[in-house]
Amino acid sequence: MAVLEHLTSQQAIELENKYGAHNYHPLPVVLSKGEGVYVWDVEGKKYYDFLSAYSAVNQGHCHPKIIGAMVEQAKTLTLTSRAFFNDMLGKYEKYATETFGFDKLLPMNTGAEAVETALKVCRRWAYQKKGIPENQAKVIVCENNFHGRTTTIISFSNDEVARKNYGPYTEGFVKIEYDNLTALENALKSNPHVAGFLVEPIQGEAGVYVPFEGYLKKAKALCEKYNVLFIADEVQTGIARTGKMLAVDHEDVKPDILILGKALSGGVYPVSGVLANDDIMEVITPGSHGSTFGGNPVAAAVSTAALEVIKEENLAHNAQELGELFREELNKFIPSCDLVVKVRGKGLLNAIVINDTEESSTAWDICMALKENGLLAKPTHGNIIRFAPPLVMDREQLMDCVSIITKTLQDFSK
Ligand code: IF1
Repeated sequence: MAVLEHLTSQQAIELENKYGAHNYHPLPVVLSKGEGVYVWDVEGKKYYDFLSAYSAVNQGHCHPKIIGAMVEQAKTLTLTSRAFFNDMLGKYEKYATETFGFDKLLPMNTGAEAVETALKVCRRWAYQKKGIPENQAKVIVCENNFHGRTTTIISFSNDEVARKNYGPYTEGFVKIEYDNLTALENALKSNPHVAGFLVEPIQGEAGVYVPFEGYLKKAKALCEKYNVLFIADEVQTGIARTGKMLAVDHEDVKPDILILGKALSGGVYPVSGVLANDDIMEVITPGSHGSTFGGNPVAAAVSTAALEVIKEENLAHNAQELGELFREELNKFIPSCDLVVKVRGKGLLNAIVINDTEESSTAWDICMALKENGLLAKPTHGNIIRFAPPLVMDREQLMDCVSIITKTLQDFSK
């Protein structure tokens, strides 16, 4: 077989099974093209994408403006490393810091790297500014968090599948219940050397768990009271996904450290970053942190275009409106269907909870049926399905998707 020969779905799946490490269990669909809210498989079947690569493709697949920026820059200059300056990074840093309202950006590539970077910034700040004795800093994290896959990040995960047999683990983390301010205040009170509180404004992997209104604002106030940095992981919730540019904007909260990734590039290139003001970011000095690819000219061009698209096309507003419509329509349907317990979410980050156990295969089986009916989604647990379409969807498309979803659920419960 020639390497670039056209493949059937079955052949493509067999190749991955034989030659790729088995670190995923994908839905059996092989995609070869994407445009806007749609993707196509190698047999030419068209689907609505209701995952958006875990909220990376908020601007829609192959957005012409973002792809145009990438191609132009790729033809001009791709990588210099940070050993030299390049003419794109400074412009991008100015634009990104102005967009999010911080003094400085530290550019990285993946979400996990940005989380690691934020933890390093936070620890340095603790020793150099707060005066915590060396190696004593603690960071408070939440149960059922998802922040990535590095050794340090899985050290404070409670997902045994992601964690087991990867030890020894990194120390210095205190785990508390999410959405619980008493737990936060107790942890702040009882640990003298707390440097930061790392939190997802909505827990994605936990099943799109939205905290009570006011949680983030009050958590931020508690952090201020104890001189602890509030670190928001908006890798999944940021960039208009929840109906505002950032999920913390719903509560007018300004994090001390903001972590972005995924849709920061519209899903066309790995671009992540950490934002903070000078009093915090100045702990980062030459040689103390870096990355070969972080801040490269292609990333700078792509991310600038990706952020421009969010603003020009009013995608936060669209996510807000379509999200409300989606939950409203599903709430009309749910009383007639024993299979679905509820729908929850914010903007276009939503999930339905299925009337079955976490260990069941029901959510998976429903996703298989949805696929047959032309819509791709992925379970987050045995009984939860996440719905996160690209934000460039229009009302008519959304209503079409609602009818695919409700019809599939109806047929399934028969
Ligand atoms: C996988 C979930 C989503 C994230 C937050 C950091 C990262 C992520 C809040 C790391 C990444 C992903 C990665 C993907 C599955 C996925 C995911 F289901 F696990 F929770 F999106 F919902 N912070 N999320 O959600 O970013 O290093 O991957 O760029 O298979 O690991 P990354």
